[in-house]
This record gives sequence, structure tokens and C-alpha cells, in this order.
Amino acid sequence: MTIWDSAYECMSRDELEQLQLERLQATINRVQKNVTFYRKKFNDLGVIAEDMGSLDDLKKLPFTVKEDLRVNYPYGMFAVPLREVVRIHSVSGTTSKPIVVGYTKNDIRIWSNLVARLMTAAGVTHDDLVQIAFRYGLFTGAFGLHYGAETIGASVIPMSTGNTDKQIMIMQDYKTTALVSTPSYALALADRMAQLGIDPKSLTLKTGLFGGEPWSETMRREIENRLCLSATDNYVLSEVIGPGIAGECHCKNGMHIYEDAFIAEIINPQTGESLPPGRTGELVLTTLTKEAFPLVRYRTGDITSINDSPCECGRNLARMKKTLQRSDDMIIVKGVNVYPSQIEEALFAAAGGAAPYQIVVERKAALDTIEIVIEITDKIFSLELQKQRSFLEKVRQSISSVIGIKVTVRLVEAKSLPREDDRIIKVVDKRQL
Ligand code: DLL
Repeated sequence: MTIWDSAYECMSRDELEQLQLERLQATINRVQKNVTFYRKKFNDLGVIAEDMGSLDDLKKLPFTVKEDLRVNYPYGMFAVPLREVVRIHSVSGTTSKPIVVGYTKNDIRIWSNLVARLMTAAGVTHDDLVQIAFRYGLFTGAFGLHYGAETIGASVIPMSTGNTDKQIMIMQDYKTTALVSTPSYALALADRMAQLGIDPKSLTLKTGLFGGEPWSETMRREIENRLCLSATDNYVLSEVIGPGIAGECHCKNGMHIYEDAFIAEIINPQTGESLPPGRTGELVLTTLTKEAFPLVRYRTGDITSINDSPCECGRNLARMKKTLQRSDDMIIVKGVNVYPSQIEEALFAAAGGAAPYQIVVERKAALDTIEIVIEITDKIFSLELQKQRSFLEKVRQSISSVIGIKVTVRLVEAKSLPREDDRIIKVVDKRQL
């Protein structure tokens, strides 16, 4: 199996740690000089780049959290002037305002190479036809995989999401060999093929690269059996870069973290205490090469563990376990991050005040649905039927537009939603991953 960048991917741990330290010092220098948020934090602590005498010293620095990015909306965390930024993407924040991230030309070059690594590790070569069924636009997923595939020299089919019948037609006619999508969409494609009577063996699919949402080993087996391909996982986080942080090799035993570009730590999400390899906790990432949007000790909210033993594939990079759980209340619906606080804010605005609600997430025919169930209040009860309907429509539109995916809205009787300690259970996730 080919390794895209063996100089880095197979580097000895000693060499790697030396490189990480040099890059960490450069990053601390850069953010202290160019990002007011970090300058203030580090000055308050009296930290300078030279204090990073060993990688362990990173633990002296404070965490960066999503709230910091929200407060600095839109460009406050950028470390270069906008004229040096060649690309902007964004990702959901905890409120109606998204988080904005930027890339310099050099960031895009490095990003494309990192994605080329994970695609090569999954088995993609320049002979492949890669169908990208991630949504193009402000999301990082599609463009990240697109540039990575082009870097390898593969042929890219930038199909974007939806239009399942056309996706299948293209797979058949263009002879797609590699599929990029969320794992749940891969199953939706398999379902539709079964309905249309298409035998997946008649397709030319060979490799599947899936990410953007949690998925289990059972789901992997189902996708592999039903689409007749080899399915690999890769980890995406837009604030940090997008795809290209970590990806599985053919051993499918954890995602290799591109440690020359990121330092990964695991912490106890409650106490912030660092945990050793093998222990499960929240993943914290520090970027080592990014120019436009560097992050120091960014709390990802994703629960995983790190295995730093060598892998049979020859890569020396540590591996992170599949992430199936969050340390916060974020949910991922159709690959899109949704925070209950975004829904609450949109509902409050549309209802002109607080309304008791519950978010119900289900997976029907391999596709996620999200329903907002609202308890009727005196105010809603007093509306005529027509006005009640238009109220629900307003709520539906407002929430759908804030979170970026369609929701349905339903009214139920007052005090009928299930409660725990007198408080409504905000999120009921009925999906079985
Ligand atoms: O996941 C972008 C994307 C959307 C890619 C749709 C593809 C399709 P973010 O929106 O930044 O990036 O979401 C990042 O997704 O913190 C994890 O909770 C979750 N996540 C990403 N990859 C995986 C994975 C897009 N392989 C958030 N397994 C992260 C489990 C994943 N969760």
C-alpha cells in the first residue's frame, strides 16, 4: 500500500517530536504577534514562545473553546490580514452566527497534501474516479476532499449532496471507483439501489471515504457489504482545518493523526487534566502549520482515545479511535452540527418568548430527521387555528434557516413532554448507530 508522504508519515517519534516542538514555538510566536485574543491571554500569563522548551510545556497554556471563536466573529482570530486569505469557510457556532475560518495559499497547499495522505491511506490512486457527495459551499468537507483528490491526480466528480437517483446514474455511467460521503448517505444510496433493483456488484466502486458524523463498526460492515467497497473513516473538524486531520489506513484500526501538522492531546472534559495514551477523554488539538487560522489547545468536544503504538501499515503516526460521543450537547444531523442553543434562540425569536420544547432526532430509511416538539402555552392556545398554523410555519422556517437543515414542528399538550427533575429532556436521539 502506498504512503503519500512517507517522510512525515513514517518519521521516527524522536524526529517527529523535535519537529512538533519547532513548529509549536513558531505557532506561539505567530499567534502572540498577530492575534489579539492570544496576545492578551499569553501576556496575562507571562508566556512567550521560548517558554515552550518541551512539548510538555504546551500544557501550561490555556484552552481555546468554541465560545472564544464566537466572541471573535467574524475575523478576530485570523493571524494574517484578509488580503492574504484566499479561501473562507464556515461552520455552525452555538448561536445563529457561524464560526468563520480562513486559509492562505500555503494553508490550502498543506491542507490538500494532508487530505491526499488520508485518501492514499484509504486506497485512492491517480487512476480513481472520485465522486464527492459532500455538500459544496461553506462546509469544508467537499472542497477539502476535492483538492486532496486532485493533488493525487485522481479524477474528481464534484456531485455534491442529494439527488440520489442522479448520484447512482453517475456511478453507473461514469464508472465511479471511490465514493466520498457521510456514512448515513452511503446507506441511503444502498437503500435506493435496492429499490431500483441495481446490483452493487454491477458498479465499479472500490473505496469509500466516510466522515463528518459518528458511525460504528456495525455500520461499516453494512456499508461494505451493501456497496461492495472498502470503507474507511476520516475525522473532520472545520475550525481546525476540515478533513485532513486524521484518517484510517487499510488496517482500519484507528485514524492516523497527522502529527507533523497537529498536536493531539486527550483531557478529562470535566477537570481539563491531561490523560495519557490509551485513556478516553476529550480530544484537544493545536495546529502547527496554519497561517491564517492557527489554534492553540482547541477543545474539540469529541471523545476518543489515542494509541501511539506502531501500526502494521508502516506509519509511525499515532491513531485516534473512532469518535462516537461528544462532551457537550452538540448533535450531528445529516452531517451538520446542531446545537440545542441555536434552536432555542431561533424558537425564542419566532415565538416572541420562551416556549417549552424538545428536539427529536430519528433516522428513517438511512436519513436523519429532526422534529421540534413544542408544548402549547397559553399564548399559543389563545391564537385562532389559522394563526397557530402560521406561528408553526414561522418557527419551522426560522429554525431551518438558522441550523441549515429542514425541520418539522409539532405542537403537543401543555406539560406532556417527558421531564427529568422537572426539566424537559431537551434532546431525544432515537438513532441507532
Ligand atoms: O463534519 C463537515 C462536513 C459536513 C463534512 C458534512 C462532511 C459532510 P464540522 O462541521 O466542522 O465538519 O463538524 C465537525 O463532526 O467535531 C465531530 O463531532 C464530527 N465528525 C467529523 N468527522 C467525524 C468522524 C464536518 N469521522 C464535527 N466520526 C466533529 C465521528 C465526526 N464524528
